[in-house]
Amino acid sequence: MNDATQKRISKFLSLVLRHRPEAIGITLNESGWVGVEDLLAGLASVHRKISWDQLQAVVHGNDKQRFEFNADQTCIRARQGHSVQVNLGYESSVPPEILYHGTPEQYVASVMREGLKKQKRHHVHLHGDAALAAKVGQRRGRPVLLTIAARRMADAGHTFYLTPNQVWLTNAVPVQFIRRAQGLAGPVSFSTNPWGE
Ligand code: HQG
Repeated sequence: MNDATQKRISKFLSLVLRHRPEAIGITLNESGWVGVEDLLAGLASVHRKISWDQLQAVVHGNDKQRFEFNADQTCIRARQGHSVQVNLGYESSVPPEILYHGTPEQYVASVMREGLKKQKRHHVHLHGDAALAAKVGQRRGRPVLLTIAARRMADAGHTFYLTPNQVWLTNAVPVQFIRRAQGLAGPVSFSTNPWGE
């Protein structure tokens, strides 16, 4: 399977395992899991048949490790990013001093006014890696990197969860914990396109 095929399958799996399971006639349980057999049958029913081996390849070869199997590999789920109601059951974790969030330039004024909101998803997504956060912001426009005083937030009572693929989740980030990062987000540094996309 080439990279383009893998990406196409990954995007469709994200759609059905995070947002629209009904599109292929499957139901997620309360923790976001669905039987692998049900998933494969659902995919086949909408003419997107894939094999068990292809599913394995997409899950294990996924650039952001978005999906996981349960221990006996009979069930699968997305690790984060849902808009459907699920309880992923992650334990809360103490975040590092600083986390990052990348947002497109056109949202910055609103973010600096209202703080970071989870919008359609269950959580605000934050990253420990600045380059990765900037790449997230780059999906919808010119990215601006925001630094989040995560440890101070935790000290102030905000809860954080760390997914197995290293995405930090929290409910909202109030304005006082957000700073626009210096140096990484201006046009000069972006002309060299350090994130290569
Ligand atoms: C923005 C992808 C205006 C926020 C990525 C973001 C990530 C505000 C957008 C994961 C705002 C929501 C999540 C406010 C937040 N005013 N805009 N007050 N508060 N926003 O897609 O973080 O590839 O729900 O900055 O890699 O972009 O799908 O969140 O731009 O890890 O696995 O509202 O999705 O992962 O967009 O992306 P999203 P996100 P996958």
